[in-house]
Amino acid sequence: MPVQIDIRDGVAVLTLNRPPVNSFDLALRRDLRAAMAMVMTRPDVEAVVLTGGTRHFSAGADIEEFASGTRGGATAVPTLPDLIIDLDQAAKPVVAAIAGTCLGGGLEVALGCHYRVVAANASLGLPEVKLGILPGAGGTQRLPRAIGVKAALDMILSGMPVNAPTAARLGLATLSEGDLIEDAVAVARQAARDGAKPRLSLRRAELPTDAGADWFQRQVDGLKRPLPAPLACIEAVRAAVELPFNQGLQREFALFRDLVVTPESKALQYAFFAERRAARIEGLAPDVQPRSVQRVAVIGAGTMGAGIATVAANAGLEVILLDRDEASVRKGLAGITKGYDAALAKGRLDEAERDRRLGRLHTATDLAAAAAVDLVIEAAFEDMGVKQDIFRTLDKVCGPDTILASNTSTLDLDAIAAVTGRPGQVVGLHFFSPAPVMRLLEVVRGAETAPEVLATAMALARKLGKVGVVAGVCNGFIGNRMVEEYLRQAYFLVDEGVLPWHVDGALERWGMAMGPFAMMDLAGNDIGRAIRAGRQAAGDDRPYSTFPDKICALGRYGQKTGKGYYQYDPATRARETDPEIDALAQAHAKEVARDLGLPPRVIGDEEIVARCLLALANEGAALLGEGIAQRASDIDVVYLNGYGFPAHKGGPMYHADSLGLENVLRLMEGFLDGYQGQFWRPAPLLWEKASAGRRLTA
Ligand code: T1G
Repeated sequence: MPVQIDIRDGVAVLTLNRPPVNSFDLALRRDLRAAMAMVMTRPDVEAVVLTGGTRHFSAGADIEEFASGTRGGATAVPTLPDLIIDLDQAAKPVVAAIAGTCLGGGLEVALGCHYRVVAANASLGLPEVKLGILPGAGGTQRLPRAIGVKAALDMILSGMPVNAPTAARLGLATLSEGDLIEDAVAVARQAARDGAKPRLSLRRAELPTDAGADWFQRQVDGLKRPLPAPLACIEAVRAAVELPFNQGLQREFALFRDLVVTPESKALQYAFFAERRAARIEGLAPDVQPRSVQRVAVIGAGTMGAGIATVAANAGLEVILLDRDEASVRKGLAGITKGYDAALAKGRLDEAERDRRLGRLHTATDLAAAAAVDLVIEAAFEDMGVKQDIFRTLDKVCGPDTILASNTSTLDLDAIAAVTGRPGQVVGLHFFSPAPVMRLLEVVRGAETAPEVLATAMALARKLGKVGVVAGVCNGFIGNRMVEEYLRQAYFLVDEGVLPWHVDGALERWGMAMGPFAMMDLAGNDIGRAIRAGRQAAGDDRPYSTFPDKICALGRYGQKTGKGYYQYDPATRARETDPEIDALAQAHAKEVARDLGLPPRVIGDEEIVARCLLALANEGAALLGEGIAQRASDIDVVYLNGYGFPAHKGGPMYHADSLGLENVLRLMEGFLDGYQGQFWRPAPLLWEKASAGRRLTA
């Protein structure tokens, strides 16, 4: 039954039971309405407690239902707002007893109740803005009445949840120090005795007197990106202040209805499900179970290795951090400790948790120390010989079931696996730097990686709080292989007379978090040069601009040298354009124009964006066709979580689909590049899908 009913000394305890997350689909809404109606009429019931599971009170409205209108549709009666009115106007007091996640419509349901009691593990939030919509079941009207307009708008615009103590401090709920249900039943019983049913809908939402008349306009002006959803959130909260409650509800619903069909919202809803789909391994036999991983060894105590060791310790794993000598491991551990102390100073960690995490970190300089771990993550120098030597040794010292993973970002995992006697136990775990921050983890499946090992690696990704995406073996796997074509076009644009900061500006105005030149200054232009040299050594002789190598030859590696394509303020690392780069780029373009006979022309934002983004989509289609990625949406998950692609655009493959693949082919035909257009031949899969009128992300 989606709603369980227990009567405890005159209090009806209704438990939502709709796995996996109590999302309010039509079945749950109907059942809760029926349960409420029934207990309201029972003479032996004086009050009601509404609760969920220990992990989820409710994850909100059913996204699939309102996204695609399936499952009876979000507008099927009772809608969520109908249900919340039932609670708000109930004849008997209703207390929400909240443990675990209480998000979106779940929190709106709790706001419809007269009281809220939270367990220590409760997490309450209105994340709708992250889906390109707004709280559409009264949240923008009730939350300001519960915790004040400023705190409410902060929660609604950020989409971030608050923990139980913060919820109590804000006045959103009371904190249960003992048994949640017992505490909630006691509150319900007391309310019945007092005849108390405080309804948020009867309160007023007021701005602080010192807020100023233009407070809402200032919130609009303060938006980093004035996208439709945040603008509508501000508008809805303004309505909560300026209109009577019911008119505010109507305003909120009108804004919600307009948002749910915007391109941004559709892209964000796509991205939500794409991330969850990425966790599934196609073709995995149902009986394949991931192994348990409790102890890991990380080899290499440099930036990446120390970052990975931090991630593992944060996830509760026992970690042995290894490097060649004491000095190196001590340096690595010092870096980790510094990171924890910074988190402590910012209040993101308490001392006890910091000490617990540090207590899980051990160091060693002899690979034999990895003998008894469940899984090893090698994060040593990006050199095949170095990695093969390490894997030969690991193969000898580690137990037969130990999984051997490499963090390599470009080398051939199969060639690493081949030096061991256990290629089935070898997998790639490509973390993105800085590992404690970046959510993306490419899980690289070698030719012989066993299904159970792949499943274990994907389960570990989730345990580490990462977004795991399965990638096949090729140079650069998914992300870096595609970014090479994106960068190639960015450099070609400089060949053709566009200045680097102009390329960056065009892409950042379009929505990229960081343009390609700023990105390379961050990653290190010397790293880019090494990758190009590696590809050329491996036989890739396709034309490439000589501009990046010229910049490297000047020692302009980027932020790490204070200068790259930009110059950087040593204190703030703020970037500034550099006239020296402009002069170099102009002189370079003149040379290329002469050599290639390119006609001088002005290239605007539209072509800059199209060439860079379609280079991504075309290479993505190529690797998808080769089976390197399981599905197009996985490629989008890589770009949204590893390369600063704007989530409200869905990802490079989703973006190509949104243009229409026929239009993509037409655009590609039109790109005149000086290299006989060889970079604009459509990948076979792109051609096939376009010809069939299909989509890449279908
Ligand atoms: N609707 C439908 N399915 C959902 C769902 C939802 N709200 N939330 C999760 N799922 C599915 C998910 O696709 C996956 O399915 C499974 O549940 C486990 O999820 C009117 C309109 C709650 C923190 O944005 O943030 O309310 O892959 O793998 O890591 O104002 O799910 O197993 O088939 O993510 O433990 C607002 C979205 C909705 C919350 C749990 N709510 N969910 O994380 O599990 S809009 C949200 C999450 C709304 C109202 C508006 C997370 C979680 P499958 P999971 P998890």
